[in-house]
Amino acid sequence: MQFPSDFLWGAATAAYQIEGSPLADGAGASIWHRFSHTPGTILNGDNGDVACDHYRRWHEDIEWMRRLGLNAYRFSTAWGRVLPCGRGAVNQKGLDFYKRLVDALLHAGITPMITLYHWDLPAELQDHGGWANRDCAKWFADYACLMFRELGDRAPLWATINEPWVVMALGYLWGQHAPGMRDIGAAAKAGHHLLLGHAKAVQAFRAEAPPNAKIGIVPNLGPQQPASDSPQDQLVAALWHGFINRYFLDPIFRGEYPETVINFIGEFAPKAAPDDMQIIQTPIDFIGVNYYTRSVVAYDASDPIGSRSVYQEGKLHTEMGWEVYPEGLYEILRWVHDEYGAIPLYITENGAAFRDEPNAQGEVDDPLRVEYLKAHLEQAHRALQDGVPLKGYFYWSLMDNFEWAFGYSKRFGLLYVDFETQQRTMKSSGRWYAHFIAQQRR
Ligand code: IFM
Repeated sequence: MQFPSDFLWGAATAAYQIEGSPLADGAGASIWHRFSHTPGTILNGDNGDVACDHYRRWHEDIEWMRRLGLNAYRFSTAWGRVLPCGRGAVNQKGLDFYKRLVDALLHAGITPMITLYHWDLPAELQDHGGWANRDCAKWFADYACLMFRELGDRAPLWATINEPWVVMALGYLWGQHAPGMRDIGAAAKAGHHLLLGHAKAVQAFRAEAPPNAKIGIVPNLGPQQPASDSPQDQLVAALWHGFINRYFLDPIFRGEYPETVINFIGEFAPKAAPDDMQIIQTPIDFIGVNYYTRSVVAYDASDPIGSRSVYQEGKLHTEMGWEVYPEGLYEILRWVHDEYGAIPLYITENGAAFRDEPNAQGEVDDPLRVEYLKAHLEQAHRALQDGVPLKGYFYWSLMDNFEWAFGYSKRFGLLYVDFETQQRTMKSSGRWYAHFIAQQRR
């Protein structure tokens, strides 16, 4: 398996999941700070107050990246560290944190990929409706513009929104994530405003960033397969495919929402203002694909949305309950490429949570993750060989961290984190990845 010499080998994280110190140095609270401090929302009552203490240990964490041999690192900036109220006054100390981080990464030979929104909306903006308010698109674009001005000269790769589908569905429709809403109308509006905010940010990027810098969006994607070839199962699979895979990419590349989904949600379908769909089609430079698993779905009349997910007996599942299905990475990369054209792709997230524990010697052996990595890299390579313009791979995650509603119970990292002492230990998967990268870069 030989990847191109300029391929990016990275790992990914997100601000609220690793930084800790959410209110330090003048930062404003985010919706995740508020949500995780609301009793009953997070497993074991966990929250991101300390997380991996990366806000104070970032220097050490860059050393770990160096030991892994990474040449890229994807992280997100916390909007509320930079703009405590989400708009208006800038918090210089928050901005400086990210400037120092980017400079130190560059110094270590690690290319930063900055995600502007990985779910931690400033809480004050939620008091004005959050993403369900159309103004949020402008607030986001203003924040993005500030970041481009401040960091655009040194950060070559930018992503606007991480997993807009998760923001819309888990945040506004089903409520397991902040802001914890269960309102289909608000969800449809939020989805539309996320797209609008994304596009307005891309327009600001074209005005502010150097011409060689690149910007894209990062949807979560995965094959949605029918459990049988019955017409009903085929129908629900097509509906899920439209909802998960097409819902944000069709508007960007075709200027329209997938018809199947729009028909299904009927009166709640997003109402686009006259120029919206044109703005949303503002060209981007790459698509970041977050891939974890596939879904196999069957028609189920007893379910409120008429379908259920079918557990794949005999297959390996991660601690998240997700089937390990490496072929799905190839399938989804091919699908994106065939569907949306020759735009460069990055695998911006791919990883697995397993039950990792240090042994008596303090070592963490995680053979299942090694297999996971190997199998997914094989599929990435297969896609490259078949003509998919794949530019990089970012494992999720650099280190064990705060897995949202599951708190600290799910470990995805290449580095094991002891959350009592904050000691990091490289797992055998980390060593395997380091060795693999070293071979590639020889
Ligand atoms: O931890 C998350 C990340 O924040 C977004 N993508 C999926 C990961 C695993 O659930």
